[in-house]
Amino acid sequence: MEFDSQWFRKFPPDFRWGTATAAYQIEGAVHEDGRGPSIWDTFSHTPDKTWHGDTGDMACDHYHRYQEDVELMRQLGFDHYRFSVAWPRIFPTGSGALNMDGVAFYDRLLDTLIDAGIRPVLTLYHWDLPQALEDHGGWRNRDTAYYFRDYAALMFDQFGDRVDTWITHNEPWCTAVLGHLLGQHAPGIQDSTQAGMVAHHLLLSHGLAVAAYRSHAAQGQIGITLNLSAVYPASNRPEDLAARDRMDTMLNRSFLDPLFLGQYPSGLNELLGSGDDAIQGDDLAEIAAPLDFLGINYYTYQVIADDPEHAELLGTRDVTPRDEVTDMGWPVGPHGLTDLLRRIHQQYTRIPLMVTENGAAYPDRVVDGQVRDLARISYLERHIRALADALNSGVDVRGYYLWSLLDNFEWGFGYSKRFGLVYVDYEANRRRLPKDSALWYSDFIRAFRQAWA
Ligand code: IFM
Repeated sequence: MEFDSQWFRKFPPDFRWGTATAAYQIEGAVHEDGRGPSIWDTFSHTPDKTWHGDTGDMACDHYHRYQEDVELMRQLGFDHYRFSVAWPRIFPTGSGALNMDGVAFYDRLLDTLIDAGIRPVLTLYHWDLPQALEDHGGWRNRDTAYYFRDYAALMFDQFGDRVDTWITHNEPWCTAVLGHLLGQHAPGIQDSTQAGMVAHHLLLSHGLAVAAYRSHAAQGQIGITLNLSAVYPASNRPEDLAARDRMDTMLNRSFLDPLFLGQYPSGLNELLGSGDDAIQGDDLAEIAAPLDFLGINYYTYQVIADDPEHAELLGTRDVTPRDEVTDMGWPVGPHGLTDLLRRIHQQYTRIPLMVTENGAAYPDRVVDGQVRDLARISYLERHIRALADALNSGVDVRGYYLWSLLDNFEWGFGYSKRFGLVYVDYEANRRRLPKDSALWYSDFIRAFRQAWA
């Protein structure tokens, strides 16, 4: 372990070091105990939507193996865990009849986590919308925002005694843009106007859930998780600077501005399609309601040049150096994490920040009973150092949740991409095997705790 105790003291003693997962990516058991279908069941069962037609039908079988997974976390000393609840397990058709067997699963999971000394963070929506709501227009329909609020309120009632950190949405940008503009994610729509509307309804649903949380007189904290990127211009030419701004508006400001400035950025309409028709009454104030923290998912950065020939890419070209990329083809740029955190702190908000996802996919293989994923360890170590740089310059970051605890269903890429600290052998009954990176992170957390003991 290369980190000395002085270095550890850049982080506060109660800094949360954890891991993260999401329901559809790990649970499986899609037909069990009254769970209703979600848009990802439909999408993944549609030909040619995912790699090799992979689905989340079984995923990591976490629904049946959650005790083993929690025990693994306990043994490794991963004492903070971010997971999501599958809305269609709670309300199989999105609203109306409550499925107590679904509630019971998360009751068992939470009790097991707490008995193991692991502090949970609960994400309410990580992309698995009940299909019945999609059949009525999904996130294009304003009603869905109110159904989400009702589902959220029920979760606060049921689990508020054990969960003190809540995330309304995971990466709403992906739902709007990948799901409704590019069609790469469920529900697979390609329509820019609808994407704009969806973005607005997602944000509204977030604001409504936050209001419901406050009215529950809850003791904990609530926030949202955004996927954000550090975007740099290829040069100081005005054209490149403007291209960089267009990309930044699309990737970052589209959600940061409404949440923290109470308005959509100018120019967004041309990029995402107009959500203006969807805006009603006090929506923008509701969306910008004060939060307790902001969750940030950071994986990569971008260097952007002007390129008028690529209208579909906002007239830009991605010229990011590609000398080091992960198995997703994403350039590795830890400095982007430092810059991004500083920027949020300087330009948007002084509320605490949490890195709710960071990690990397690599083509891991088991050799002699071991996964020697040195590239992942290097990626993690450099990003944690970049995080320390942000803290050092005064940014208030409270936690780091590594994506992901387990190899899992990577959406359109199916099981072809492995993000886990723990290898899942899909050929051998989903057997779990901690990779070297899991042991590294385990040592890191133990050494951190000792340094502060
Ligand atoms: O697997 C996803 C996760 O569901 C959301 N954030 C990015 C991860 C890696 O692509």
